[in-house]
Amino acid sequence: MENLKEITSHFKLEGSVQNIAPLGTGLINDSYRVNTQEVHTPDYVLQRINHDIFTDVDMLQNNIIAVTSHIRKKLEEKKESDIGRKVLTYIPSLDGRYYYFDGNNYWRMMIFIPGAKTYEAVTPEFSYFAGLAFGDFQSMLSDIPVKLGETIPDFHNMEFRLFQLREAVKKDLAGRLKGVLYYVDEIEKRAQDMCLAEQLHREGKLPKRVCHCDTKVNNMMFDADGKVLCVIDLDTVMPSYIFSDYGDFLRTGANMGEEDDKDLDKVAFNMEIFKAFTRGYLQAAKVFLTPVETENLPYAAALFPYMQCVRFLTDYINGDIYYKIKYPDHNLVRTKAQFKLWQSVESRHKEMKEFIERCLD
Ligand code: GN1
Ligand code: MG
Repeated sequence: MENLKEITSHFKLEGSVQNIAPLGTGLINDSYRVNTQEVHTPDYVLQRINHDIFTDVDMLQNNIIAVTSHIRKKLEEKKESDIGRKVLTYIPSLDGRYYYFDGNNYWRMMIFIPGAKTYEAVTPEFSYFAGLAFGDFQSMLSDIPVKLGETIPDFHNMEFRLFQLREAVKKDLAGRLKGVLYYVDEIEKRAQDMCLAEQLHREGKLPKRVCHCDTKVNNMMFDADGKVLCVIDLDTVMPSYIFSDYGDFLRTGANMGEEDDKDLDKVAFNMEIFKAFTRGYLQAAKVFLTPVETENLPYAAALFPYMQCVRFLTDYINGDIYYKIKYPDHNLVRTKAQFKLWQSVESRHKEMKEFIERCLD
């Protein structure tokens, strides 16, 4: 705590720091809530950036500042009220950059939004608002004047994720391959179909747009009335296919179980959440989406559990070097849960397609 307090002293904060406590459940960065003593000063969020994963912190923070400034400008133009709660406000360090390097770790700070909540699960009503919010997010960023860097190159490139799995299988560094051959085989059977996005892109039929790329349910702040205030966790905002934001929300929001549920009977695709989210998303995004994008939304819904299954399995085979884990076979449990979800989503393909067509009429 004393150490963390020292870190905060390198940022241009208002008020005096009273207490610092862990915050959130992210799998990559570490977050803390920083309370200040005075009544009129804001509280803050302090984050240790995972520098192994985000190797170019300068690019990362430049992206984030470009994105939040652009959104702030759009909200001001629309004469929105309460803008400080609808977009994140990052705090510069004493040397004017938006991060601080202590010799080992990179840190950043932002204002804590009071009264806002994150959830690990959502109702259909909340999902509708989430759909609107991500549609709006993509739409607001469609004319951002700067070119954003790829903070993690090939982040949602399915071909690349399969390449990483195949490398892991070849090396079998942790000697775990023999226990997971069934999953590797099942993944390989569908590999070509699941790389459709990359193929369409190469053929010039699918554009990249600025996307959030980590639209997990818990990366969104909700107000007391269920409306989405803002989208958080902006590290991966970069050019991608719109499938990223659509698919990853459904992967987390429309899963009736947990991302790492041990009880696979609980893991299934929730069509009510799917419908509500899709309705909201299309309402906000149909003005700019192309037919190739809307036709392939059911594919996007299946792609993300599939991709996440590949990523968790790769990390398991590699000996848990990427995701934070809570127990030894956590990544295998996650793999199985994402695999089950993927199958459940695929079984709903026709229903999803029909519903999307109705939304577009
Ligand atoms: C990571 O940081 P967090 O927990 O929001 C990951 C996502 C995965 C997700 C799986 C940079 O997100 O891509 O979908 O875990 N972020 C990164 O829960 O790899
Ligand atoms: Mg997160």
